[in-house]
Amino acid sequence: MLPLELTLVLAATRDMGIGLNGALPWTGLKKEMAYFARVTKRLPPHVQPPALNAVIMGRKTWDSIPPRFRPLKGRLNVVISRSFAAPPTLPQNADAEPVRAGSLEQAVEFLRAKSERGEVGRVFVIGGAQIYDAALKLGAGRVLLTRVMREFECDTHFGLRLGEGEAGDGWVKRDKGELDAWTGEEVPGGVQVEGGTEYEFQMWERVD
Ligand code: FOL
Repeated sequence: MLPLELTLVLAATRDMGIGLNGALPWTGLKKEMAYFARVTKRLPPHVQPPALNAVIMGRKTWDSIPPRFRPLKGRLNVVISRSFAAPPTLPQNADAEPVRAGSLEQAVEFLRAKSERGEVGRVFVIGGAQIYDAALKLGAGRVLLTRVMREFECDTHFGLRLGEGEAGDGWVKRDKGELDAWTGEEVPGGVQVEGGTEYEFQMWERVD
């Protein structure tokens, strides 16, 4: 069976803070959010429309997205909740409703089948902390990390420490050329600043 590659996408502070009170810890990182939207939408080479990339998220992350932006457009949205008992099925209207799955494993099985039929391109895991942890346990091999270099109060943290330097434990930071090649775009390099907040776009890969 083909493995389904999972890519985690997140923005995190230096100590891996990702959330506060059910929302992002910051406001106003508009270009950062635009990067998230672009990268999660862009199909990989050799996958053609009408295929879509998929975004998998936990129920709390779904709730955190402003209703006018969800389902995230141009992507197949999959929401995980233990209260969804039935196997995942495509909703009648995928523009209005997400696919619902009872576990990350069920979501991945559902998407693997669609991917084998050429109906799904990349699969992104977009949070939150519980779903990121589950994806790492399932062997997710890539993290698109936006490193936010400013302190924000956070009550939710990403469970993997990716160092400021090159050596995360079993993970390596790829260079800008590799990030550009993978995303299919020229990602702004170096420190970005928006409204006084500095951040950097990074890509990490599992090496073991
Ligand atoms: N990854 C990164 N890099 N930045 C994030 O802010 C982020 N946020 C989440 C997951 N991974 C992330 C989870 N939270 C939207 C809102 C919250 C959210 C994820 C997405 C959202 O509304 N997205 C719209 C863009 C809306 C806009 O243009 O402002 C989308 O179409 O993706």
